[in-house]
Amino acid sequence: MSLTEKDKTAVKTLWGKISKSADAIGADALGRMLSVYPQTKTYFSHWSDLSYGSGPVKAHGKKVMSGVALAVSKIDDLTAGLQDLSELHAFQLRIDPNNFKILSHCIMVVVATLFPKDFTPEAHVATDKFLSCLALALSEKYR
Ligand code: HNI
Repeated sequence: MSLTEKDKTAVKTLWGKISKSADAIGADALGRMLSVYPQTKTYFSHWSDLSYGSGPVKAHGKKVMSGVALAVSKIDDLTAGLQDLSELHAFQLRIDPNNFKILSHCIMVVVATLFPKDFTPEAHVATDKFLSCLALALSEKYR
């Protein structure tokens, strides 16, 4: 799957509206992922508190969204742009790539709830495609 220029513009436009809330989006999305899909908790068992709204969840949500921000800035070549993060998730952390889909879903749910006016059907489809491409780029090193 590849992003059209129209998709890229839609993603950048949406990001321009929501990026000021990136930390809150990340904390909410990660908290939901861990609550709704508890199998994802295995990767974070070294944290003191994995509950929704906890300090570690908020801090890590912020980090995840810095990765999304990086991806938006590298939208024309996600594979190269996310190479280091792909190596980290594949070789070091060994995250099952299915989990990227789960987190992407949670990010979209949160954006839809926090920004209902901006998350138009057009923005939704572009974001869905973008997060799929991001997930694919993060999975690049598994092959
Ligand atoms: Ni992910 C660390 C970005 C999905 C488990 N992850 C990071 C870091 C970034 C990041 C940035 C910090 C890197 C560093 O410290 O150098 N992760 C992203 C992005 C996505 C994603 C952009 C997808 C949108 N990560 C996931 C998923 C899981 C995951 C789906 C597991 C379910 N990530 C981790 C773990 C760490 C991590 C585990 C290390 C955490 C720690 O405690 O240090």
